[in-house]
Amino acid sequence: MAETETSQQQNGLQENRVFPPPADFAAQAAISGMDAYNKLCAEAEKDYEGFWGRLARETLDWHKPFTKVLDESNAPFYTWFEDGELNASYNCLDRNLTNGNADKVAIIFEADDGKATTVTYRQLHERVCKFANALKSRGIKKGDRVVIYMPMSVEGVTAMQACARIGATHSVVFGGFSAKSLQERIIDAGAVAVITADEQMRGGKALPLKAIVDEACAMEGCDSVRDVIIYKRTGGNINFQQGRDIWMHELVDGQSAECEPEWVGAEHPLFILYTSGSTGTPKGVQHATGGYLLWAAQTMKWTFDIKPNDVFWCTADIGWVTGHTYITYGPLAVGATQIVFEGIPTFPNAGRFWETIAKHKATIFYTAPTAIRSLIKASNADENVHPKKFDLSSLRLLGSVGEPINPEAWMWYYRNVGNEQCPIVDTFWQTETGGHMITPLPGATPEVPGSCTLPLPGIMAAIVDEAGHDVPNGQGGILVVKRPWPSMLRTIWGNPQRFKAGYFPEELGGKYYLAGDGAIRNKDTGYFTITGRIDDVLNVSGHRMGTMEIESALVAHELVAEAAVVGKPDDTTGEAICAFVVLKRARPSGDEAKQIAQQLRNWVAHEIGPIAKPKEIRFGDNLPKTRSGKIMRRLLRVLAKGETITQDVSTLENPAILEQLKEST
Ligand code: 6R9
Repeated sequence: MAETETSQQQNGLQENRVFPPPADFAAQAAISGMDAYNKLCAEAEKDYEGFWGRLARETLDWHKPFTKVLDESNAPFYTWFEDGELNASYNCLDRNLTNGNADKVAIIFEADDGKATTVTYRQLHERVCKFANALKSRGIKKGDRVVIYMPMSVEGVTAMQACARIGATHSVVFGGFSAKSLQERIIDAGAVAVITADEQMRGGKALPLKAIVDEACAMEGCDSVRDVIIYKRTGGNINFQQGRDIWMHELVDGQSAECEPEWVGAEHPLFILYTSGSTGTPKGVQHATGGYLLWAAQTMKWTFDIKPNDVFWCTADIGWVTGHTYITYGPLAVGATQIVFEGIPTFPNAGRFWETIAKHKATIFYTAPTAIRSLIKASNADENVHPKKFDLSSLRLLGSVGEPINPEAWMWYYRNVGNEQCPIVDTFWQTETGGHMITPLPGATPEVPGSCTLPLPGIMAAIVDEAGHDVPNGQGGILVVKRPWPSMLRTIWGNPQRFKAGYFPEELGGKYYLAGDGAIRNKDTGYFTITGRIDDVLNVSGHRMGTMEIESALVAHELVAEAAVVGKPDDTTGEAICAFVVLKRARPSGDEAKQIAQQLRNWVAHEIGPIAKPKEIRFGDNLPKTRSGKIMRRLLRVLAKGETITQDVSTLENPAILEQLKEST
């Protein structure tokens, strides 16, 4: 971990530019000024349950009020608002029919080809009700798991909301994942149905989805799937399996536009979302309905300062947690108008984001550093796609998520997209945390580029050493959260032991939530800077990838004997995947090495998905190992960066191998 962290730490520590909130922003903000922030923190400190109980009552509509806020008796299996009953879809849709929002635009759908359509809250409610009735007509019911493998679309959001409406637990699988990844998730979740589309459009190209579902379902173990429901996106050719496959429009046709929501207990699993860990297969992060929805809505108000006239745009995909919380649930729960974007940032050209902001007069824009960095490059190469060429004056707030934002990218975003008028919220959070954890408040926190600043009120984030003791500011350590919070994951689906051991390790006392990231607090301000993962998880373009997953995919190839995967800093993607591979045959060189490397890259894309393709593959006769046989990844990281090894290599069994692995293919 050390190397990337040091440079990022230094960035965070050396950074002394401070950007206080613009006065006019602060004047109208939900949390205005640091006193207001401190007051909320003090309220949480003083009466933790009272604080969360108040927010839950104010922010959500409960069918049956809760009488108890937090139950810690079975820690770390905490429960929140347990005897309360609610429905997430009711909170996102029905309440907007009676509060004056019925004819307000809920979603502006910006298609890949630039066509835009709008859906009001009334229309969305109707679509969700019809689809919910359609699901019921197929015998899908409360507690069933439904896998959603769909493109960015109103139908994707509708499918998620419809599941929530009938109490079915959805598990969205990102449309870039392979058949094998989809199969693993279907099996682990025990899904009774898969909702998909014929194809998805990306950058003018039609890519298959249904064909991948077919491939996944034909593999072993997917017998639980009774229905495959298909949204017709492109009209492209698909195979149709009678009895199992059904078109979404046919299923919805004739259904009633009313559907009484299924009232569920606050702890009812709203969704499972698979994410990468340091070991083994992806884990199904399970979220509860009440606590999760509370934080989705609350952070829309606090972090994004959402107002009735805002046009909110989160560029994430619904296949990731950011798309769950800040597309499907948060914006709708607060009655906002949002843009749902099907396309990619570089089609038809790299001005697409800026053009779309101007076209729909977006006021809040939330994206990932990797997108910003690639658009910096593109606008350096072609001034026509530079943000300054577009009218971005509607913007009032910018956000960043998914990975550390380097101060240079932050400054560019601030100057060129925000015109030095918009605060930037650098939001640190995770699939497991459900919503924002450490982030500036745009009307309160003076911002420092590269720092996610301070925890939200009620979030007891801290930095500790390996024994769980607090470390002083200025000294790096392990990021933990000392108290449970409502939107935290409840367990790993089907694997409570992994949840307990992985997130509440005994070494830290068994009570602290272990985020898996390193962090450091500034000596003077106490501001947090995230220094990167402390486990074997890589962050490539804001996507979490386990090194073990990629290694397993590589060794599953017939040519590969052994593989070790490490991250390497990358100007655009943050980290890039670098694989060290030992083949079962002699070490290849020259063109042959290039050709095998390409073969292995395609193999990984086929096994996991294109996002897991190693950028670089190096071949060796062996890997650097200790005498006890442990691969020394630390050394591989140095080699991947092209640096000279200065560490002690005396414990290495085979030091000569290092020379060989220096060369890239
Ligand atoms: C929301 C999301 C979580 C991991 C997390 C950390 C990294 C996310 C960050 C950030 C620095 C930020 N991360 N936001 N690092 N600054 N503002 O991205 O969830 O896909 O689960 O990834 O991403 O390493 O642990 P997820």
